[in-house]
Amino acid sequence: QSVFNRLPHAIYFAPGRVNLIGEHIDYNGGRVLPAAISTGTYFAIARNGAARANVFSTLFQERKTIELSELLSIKATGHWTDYIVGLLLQLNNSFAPLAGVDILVASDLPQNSGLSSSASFTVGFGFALCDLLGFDLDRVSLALAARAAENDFVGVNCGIMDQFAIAMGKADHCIELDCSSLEYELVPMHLAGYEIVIANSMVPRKLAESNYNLRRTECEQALNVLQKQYSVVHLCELSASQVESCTELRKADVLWRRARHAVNENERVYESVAALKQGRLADFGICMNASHDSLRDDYEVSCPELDVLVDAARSIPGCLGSRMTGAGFGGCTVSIVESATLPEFSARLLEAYARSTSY
Ligand code: NG1
Repeated sequence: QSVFNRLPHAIYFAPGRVNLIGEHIDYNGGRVLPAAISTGTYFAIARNGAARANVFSTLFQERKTIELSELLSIKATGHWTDYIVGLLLQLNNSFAPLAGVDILVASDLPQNSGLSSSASFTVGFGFALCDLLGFDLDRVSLALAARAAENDFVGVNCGIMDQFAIAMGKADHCIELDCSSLEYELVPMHLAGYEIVIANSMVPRKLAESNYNLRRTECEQALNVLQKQYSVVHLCELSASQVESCTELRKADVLWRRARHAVNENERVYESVAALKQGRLADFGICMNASHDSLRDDYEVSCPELDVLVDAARSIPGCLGSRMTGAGFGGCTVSIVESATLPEFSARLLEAYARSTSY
């Protein structure tokens, strides 16, 4: 009320997400295993009776106005409102004319840390707007619209994992998602005395975007080589042995290692889902460890600080597995830890991290 001089019609929450396993394969047609988390983005929203969207971010302490009549000519500037404009453009394709709204956005998700603050922002805004204005948009279509907003307007060439996990997440479940078909299954998380622990390295992901797009290009190049031998659309349709035995790809060492990560990581998601369903948490932990090692060595998206966090976590009794999560180059790790050891785990992890890094 103090910002817009009106009470909100409603307040909405969109979660962030943590990816348990299946990293850097959403854009290779692979399987991923994200889960919605209880920190996220909040939206207070009301109609304003004008042809404009007024947006206030508590994080940036900034208010911006988007004139709906100028929507089609607005260009992306790298400002946080790009996500709003991108999503409005998507909704405008199906639901024009849009009505004016006032929106206040608040978040308890750390930015740029691999927990999908941007997708939480975009999906949550889209959900709140559709609910307020009575637009009939199912959640998968909302996830696709939010990704299109990032790809086509913001200029981030991201896959579908984040938006899907945020739109479709459910308490006490993770989502096994086939990123090529969008077939999915909600997998119950029976953790029986264990917890999923997220640790933030606090390393800002400055180079993340350019490196992210470079990895995507490398995967496309590897796929081009493999397609001479195999009739596939996505890297993750191939088996590890098919990638291993492609002599032309092996000569291009970097591309070969990128492809090897993709196919092995995809395989680890199958193994992890089976392990989680059967309560074999130690086996899930082994997959998490192998995932990190592959991201560090073959895909080269870790950084020294993430490796310190992961190594320290693994050395603490009660931790079954630990890996970086999200795009990498900074951001968070995810670990599976025995509940009874959590206080000791946290204390020892913090102590080891502070000893070895400046963060
Ligand atoms: P994060 O780290 O949350 O930005 C990014 C991509 C995902 C996925 C992961 C790596 C964006 C917005 N999202 O996630 O689509 O590719 O990296 O698995 O870039």
